[in-house]
Amino acid sequence: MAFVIKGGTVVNADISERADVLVDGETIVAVGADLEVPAGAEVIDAAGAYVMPGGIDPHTHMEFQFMGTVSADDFEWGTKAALSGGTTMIVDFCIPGPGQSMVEAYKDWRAKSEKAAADYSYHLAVTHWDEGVFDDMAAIVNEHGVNTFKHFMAYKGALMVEDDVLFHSFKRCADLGAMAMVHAENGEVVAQLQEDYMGRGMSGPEFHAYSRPPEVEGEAANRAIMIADMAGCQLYIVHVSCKEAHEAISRARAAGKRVYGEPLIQHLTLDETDYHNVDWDYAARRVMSPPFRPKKHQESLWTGLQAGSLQVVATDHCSFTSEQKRMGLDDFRKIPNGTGGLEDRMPVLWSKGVNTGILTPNEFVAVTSTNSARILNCYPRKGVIRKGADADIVIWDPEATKTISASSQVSRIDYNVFEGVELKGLPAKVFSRGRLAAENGRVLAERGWGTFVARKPFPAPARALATFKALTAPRPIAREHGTVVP
Ligand code: DUC
Ligand code: ZN
Ligand code: ZN
Ligand code: ZN
Repeated sequence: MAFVIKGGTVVNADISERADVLVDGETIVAVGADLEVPAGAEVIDAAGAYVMPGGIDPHTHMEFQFMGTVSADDFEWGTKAALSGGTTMIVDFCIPGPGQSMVEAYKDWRAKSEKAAADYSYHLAVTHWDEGVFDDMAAIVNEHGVNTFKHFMAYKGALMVEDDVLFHSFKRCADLGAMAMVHAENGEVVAQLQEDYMGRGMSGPEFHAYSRPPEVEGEAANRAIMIADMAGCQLYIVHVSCKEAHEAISRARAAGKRVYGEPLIQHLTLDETDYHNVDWDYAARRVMSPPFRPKKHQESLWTGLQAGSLQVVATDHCSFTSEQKRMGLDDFRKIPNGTGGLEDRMPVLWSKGVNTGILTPNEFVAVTSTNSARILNCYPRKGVIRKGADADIVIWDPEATKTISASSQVSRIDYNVFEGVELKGLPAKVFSRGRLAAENGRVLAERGWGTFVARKPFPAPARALATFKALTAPRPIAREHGTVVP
């Protein structure tokens, strides 16, 4: 079926223009002024609205087995929540369970994702190092369409990997044309601080935050950047929440390193005073890692989005019910870490970022969609309104208003960390590969409509660091002792 979106302003990351958009089947087939309406095509009026590429959330956890429970939104409800808020693609973390190989985990995730209502892709987690992982990484990149590998530098005794694993894996990423990602927190320091607090009877959710200060994130970010540089691989740092980590990324980029940083909508807009709430449930619902930070860090993150030293805004959507959070009533270490946000990411960023004049609509598109598509290598199939791209389109009404409330959300949990936030600017219509998937927040997309988005290895220039290293590699000096003369 064909349709034309008429009379709106098409907003891409690089330019805004008055243009119509012609969609045929699942694809955008023309973008231009006053397009002729083909016989039989429907006309959709977008007067006064912005026509933008569907959002991409580069960081989610659906139906994730974690901390003794399973996150509450599965691929169906997580992607439906996403669509209701203008996000048409998620990139989920595929994390092998204990004893499970990467390829087995990948197959598990493919099965779990069959119920997705919107498109999805994966990052694979490296949770240990051996020959099996070395081989699986090649299969994952070359046969399974995943070019990003995640490493947890925290969660000691569970997902955490040591520097030894980081360096092995980062070198392998460089060889395969893949990108390394890290959850940057010094897990050893966190584990000791947690024990110190618990040993003194300090078991409330506020101590979750105190045991993970910005310094643990800054240290790990710097360490990962240096290790990636020595391995000659690109690095993407997830959930950058503080000035220290942002500065590490800025410095690295200024020195020519390919390092990317992803703040979350939560860290941009919510702060650590939430953990001081006298209501235990209220505080525990906001427990995630890294924790919400003192307000001053937000300025650094917003500045990073403006300057381009931080490139994308994600959610780390990993939702748990109040009941699940209560697993940690007597010990903050047992509160499942994670918050939701998929349906709120774009509207909250628009209200707090565009309406305030911090970001232009083009920058909004860049950080919610285009930059993810480019950094993760699925551009221009995703992340842009142009001929040949998937028809993932949001018609954005800048005048529409709403107050966020758990009572009207799509996510399956019983609260919303953005409860009460007033929004101006909302998705009126959301198309997923040419189908109307949500309208004024109401989801029309069906379970199973989503497809897997394969992402190819990065082309050679993205491996420039490795090439540079090879050119300047140490050479043996020919002498009688202490060297091998070829
Ligand atoms: N942090 C969270 O809060 N949840 C999921 C994993 C993570 O790193
Ligand atoms: Zn080793
Ligand atoms: Zn993380
Ligand atoms: Zn995460």
